[in-house]
Parts: sequence; C-alpha cells; structure tokens
Amino acid sequence: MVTFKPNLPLYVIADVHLGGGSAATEDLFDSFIETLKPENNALLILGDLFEIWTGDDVRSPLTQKVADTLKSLSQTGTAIYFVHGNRDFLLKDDYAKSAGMVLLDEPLIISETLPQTGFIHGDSLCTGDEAFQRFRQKSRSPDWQHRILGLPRFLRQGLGKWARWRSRQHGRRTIQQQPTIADVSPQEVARFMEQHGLVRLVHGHTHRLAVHQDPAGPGTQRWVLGDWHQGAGSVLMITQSNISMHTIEITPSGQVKWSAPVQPLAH
Ligand SMILES: [Mn+2]
Repeated sequence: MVTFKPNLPLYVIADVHLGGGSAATEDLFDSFIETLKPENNALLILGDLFEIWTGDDVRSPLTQKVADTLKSLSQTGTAIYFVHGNRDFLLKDDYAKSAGMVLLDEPLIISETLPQTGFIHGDSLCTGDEAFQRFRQKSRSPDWQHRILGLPRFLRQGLGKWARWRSRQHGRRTIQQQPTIADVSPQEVARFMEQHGLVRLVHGHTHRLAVHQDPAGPGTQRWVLGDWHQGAGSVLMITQSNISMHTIEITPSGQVKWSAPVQPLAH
C-alpha cells in the first residue's frame, strides 16, 4: 500500500493498450499528453499503457516515442506515476526512468486532501476467473519474472504474441460462457474497500466505463475507467473540490474533445 500525495489536478488513465494496432489511439494519446503541459499537475497511468510488455530491453519505435512524449511532459512540471497492469507488469525502472515516470505498487491511497480514495489496475478484483488469478499470482513473483526476463529477446517476443493470443481466446470464452466472471466480483470489491477504509475506489481493466454507487455501503463509489480504442479514451480528473470522468476523442483538426462528465448509475 502506498500513501499517495500527488499534485492536483490529478489525471488518471488506464488501458490505453498502445501497440495494439490503433494509430488513432496513438495520436489521441500524444495530443492528450500535450494538453497537460505546462502545469504542476499529475498523471497516473493505472496499468496496461501497453498492449504487451516483454522486457525493457525489447524496444520499438513506438515504445521509444512514448518514452520521449512522457519524458517531455515530466520536464514541463507534470509528475507521472505508473501502476502495473496485467499486460505490462514486466515494465521496470529502466523504461520508467527513460519516460520520466515513477513506478508505484498498488494500491495507491489518497487520504489527506480527499475522502479516502484508492487506485488499482483492477485485475485483482476479478476473483471469479480462477485460471487468471493463478497466473497472476505466479507471474508477479520475483522468481518467475527473473526466469522470464532471463530468456533471449526473440523468445520473449514470441511468448508475448502467444500470451496475447491466449488472453484473447480466454477472454472470449469467458465472456460467452460465464459473462459475470469477466467483471469484478462485487464481494471482492466490498471486501477490498472495507479493508482499506475506502470511500471511493478507482480502477480500470474491465473496460466497463461507469460510476457505481454504494458498492461497499451507503455513500461509497466505484469509478471504472474505460479503455482507449479507435481514437477514443477515458480520463478521470480529480481537483481539490471535484472528481469527474470523461470520454475524450480527437477531432478532425487534431483537437482533444472532452465529453460531459459520466453520471453515476442509479441502482
Ligand atoms: Mn488489464
């Protein structure tokens, strides 16, 4: 658990899935980053910035460009924080440093300036998917990571392709056969929020953009970021007095257009 004291406004994004093949999403990401300059604000990347990550030594023109983009943002005064997702959990300090980001372990918790608010990627909440949770536990161990990162680059790239294929198959099968296990477990959400005394929980991973009321008792909220695809994305913004979530898209003239705030779901 990390007590988190970012500058405000804090912008939170997740599941950008760069490298997933959408050029429009890459353009939106670049333009969005530009809009954050130059201010003493903060950006939290809540996992799965990249579609897949097989080691900091496996660079591509895209990963280099993203590092340069983020580094230039950090140099204009934005503090950038990165929490791992289930696709880029092998991203380490070498790359983070080249991108001007600070790696943090989830959960991050803001408790001083705001009602107790927690931030996680969200895959740990999907406890209905036991096969995934077994892999998650194994792949987060230092031994496993050391073994994988010790493999030759070409082998890791091959494994990465296989993992993407397998994850798509697994996801499709899970959604068809048992739609509820592809989402978070409501019991695990309530348990996690109670464990950390959270009034608000913010996460991504499920790509199910929404604000849920009362997940862990009256007055509590669960804010779920959407993923970025085909030139549209979602951003949560936290100021001293407000929290709001928006979808953003890029206009034909290259401007970033923000939607009206996403409204809480009535239950
Ligand atoms: Mn994810």
